[in-house]
Amino acid sequence: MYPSGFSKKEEKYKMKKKLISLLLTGVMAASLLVGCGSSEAPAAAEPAAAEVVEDAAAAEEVVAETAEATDGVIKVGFAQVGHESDWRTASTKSCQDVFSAANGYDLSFVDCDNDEAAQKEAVRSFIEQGVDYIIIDPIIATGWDTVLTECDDAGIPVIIIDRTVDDSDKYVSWVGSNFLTEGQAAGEWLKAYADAQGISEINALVISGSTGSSAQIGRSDGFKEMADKYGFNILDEQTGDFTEAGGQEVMESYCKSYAGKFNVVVCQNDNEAFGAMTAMDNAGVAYGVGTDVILISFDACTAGLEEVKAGKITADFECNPLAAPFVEEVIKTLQSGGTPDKEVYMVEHWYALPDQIVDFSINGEAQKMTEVTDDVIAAQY
Ligand code: GZL
Repeated sequence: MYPSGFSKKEEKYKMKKKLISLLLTGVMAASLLVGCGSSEAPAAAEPAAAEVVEDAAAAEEVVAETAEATDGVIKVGFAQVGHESDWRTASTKSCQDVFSAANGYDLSFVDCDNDEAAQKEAVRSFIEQGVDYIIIDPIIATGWDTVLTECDDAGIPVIIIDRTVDDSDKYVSWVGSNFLTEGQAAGEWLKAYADAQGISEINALVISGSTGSSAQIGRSDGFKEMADKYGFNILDEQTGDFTEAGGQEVMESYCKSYAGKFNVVVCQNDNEAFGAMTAMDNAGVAYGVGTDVILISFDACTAGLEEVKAGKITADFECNPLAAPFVEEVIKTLQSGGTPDKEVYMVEHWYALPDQIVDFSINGEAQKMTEVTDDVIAAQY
């Protein structure tokens, strides 16, 4: 926020207005000079007057554009990761529902199809369009400072949603989840559940999310921290890229390489879990409640909770995709000249059936699990 208390964007807008009034004054002065002098305007005046007129016209255009751009409609550019999962679909819908024309927004939405270069290109296109705000869900956590500097230079506030940017702080706010906590929760629950079930040895296979995304980094690090703390064996970790096809492909390989050697499968989102389930079904591997293989998942989307209710997914660790209302609060704060929080965390729940609900803590903080019922499923995203 600038000393004047206005955001950089408001400062730039005010500067534009000042420039235009100066130019228009210059135009009037030049035309008076030309009109009052000899019939022959001094040679020096004409080009100056012409330049000033031209500048004034350009300046008027800027004002018209800016005025148009601020006639109450707020232009928002959103560079979304892609369409790889149920979670992503819910995240996109949340943003499209909130930043709708009916709510006074003009949303430019780009599905970047998990392509980092395309995502940077989308952000630069928003700068070209002169949007009022840019929302980014960063496909991976690094490589952002250059383009965020360009947004900053253009005076366009950036809000990061969901995944994090780890190599730049040139954004106003981040709204999302604590992925490390999610990974820790899965590990602490697994330890408590294994103890309750009399399982003394954990041999886990991990199907991780898109490599380099903060969601993958946090969940991997959090679960690894617990594996080190409790002596779990992580037999392998390969990326399923948060997709069902990726989960199935990795699990097919695991069923061959680790047949009979694993008793836990950790999928870093529900769509990977659906793929892993297909692979284990095809390989004749029993998994879920009442079997020798515990299946852990993340996201807790509606379809994921249905598999928990069916006893296929043993426990599901939520990552809440419905961040858009909180992003809108950030924008409203900026619109009113306020300073929003730099970080806004979503509320998440840990889901299981009654027999799989156990008491556990994360860093000494007791955790409450949520029973999956038909009502819980009906209310999910
Ligand atoms: C996490 C989000 C992840 C989800 C996946 O916040 O970025 O990406 O866990 C999605 O389902 O693909």
